[in-house]
Amino acid sequence: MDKKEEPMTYSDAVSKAASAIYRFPLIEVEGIPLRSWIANSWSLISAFQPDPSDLLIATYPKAGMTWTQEIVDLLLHDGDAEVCKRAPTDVRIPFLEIQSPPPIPSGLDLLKTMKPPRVIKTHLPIQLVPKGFWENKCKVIYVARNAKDNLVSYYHFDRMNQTQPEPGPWDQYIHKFMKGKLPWGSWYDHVKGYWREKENRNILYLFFEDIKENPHREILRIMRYLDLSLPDDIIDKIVQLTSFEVMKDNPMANYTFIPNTVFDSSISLFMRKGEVGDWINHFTPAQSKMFDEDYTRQMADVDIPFRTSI
Ligand code: PPS
Repeated sequence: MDKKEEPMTYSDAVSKAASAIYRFPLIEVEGIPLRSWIANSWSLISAFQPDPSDLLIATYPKAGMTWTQEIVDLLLHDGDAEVCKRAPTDVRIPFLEIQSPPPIPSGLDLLKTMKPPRVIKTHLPIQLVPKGFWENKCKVIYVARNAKDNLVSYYHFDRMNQTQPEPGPWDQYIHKFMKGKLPWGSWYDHVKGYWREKENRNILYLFFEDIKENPHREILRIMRYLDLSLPDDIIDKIVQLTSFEVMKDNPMANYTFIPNTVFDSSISLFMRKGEVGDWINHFTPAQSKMFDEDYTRQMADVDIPFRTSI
């Protein structure tokens, strides 16, 4: 049999591209630092035309995207765990703006192969989301995570993900986060941008901490937003299937499908801790004070009910 006829898995494609993987530099698009591969394809990405039935899940990096992807996929498939293991997360729910060295398929390539309604992932701040999503009144779920835990998670991710810029020492990383000098820009502007538009644009705005505290309640909110109606025992099943412990062992949701040359698991795991309040193990009291003072300044113009503990 001709070997070329065998379809290449996502994992194989990433392995094949390994020699072209390095810590990609950032290039600004409308003032937002993005990985060079994304910035260089910006005109294609911003021209993407969704279908009105498509659903967008948006988060700042490391704010609960994968968790929400799994919840949504299970809700759309009546809690069927096997169907939701049909492919890795980013193949089931393509990452709109991701562009990587070939043969890794881009988010746009994957979307072309799927018929609407599709679920689409993005980390873009609201002003960079392709206009078509708003023109077509697509549903959008936004998940926000408190700044300190989000920063800690991003720091460990940047250590292990060999396509992200080098994080540097922890103390300097805190300042990069505060200045928005990380891929996808400022956390502060990101969470504020979607917050301000949530009513105007019918965005379901959720918090990582709320999902952790009461997943059943928050999954019901997502279910209603999607105009679905599932019995309570299925919701309980989804709560269980999307617990940190179960997802950590699910090879189609825990990113072990990305080879170690790209996500170096000897440094940190993608499914690292999944907790609220881990920041306390990282910030010194002085760093915490400095961060909080800056936070008060940067967030003075909004009142978003973030919680750093539950
Ligand atoms: S990404 O790369 O931006 O899409 O990452 P993202 O999925 O947004 O964030 C990864 C963090 O979410 C945690 N996570 C979970 N926490 C609790 N429960 C479940 N089911 C879950 N799934 C993912 C994951 O562990 C990362 O957080 P940290 O704090 O680093 O552990």
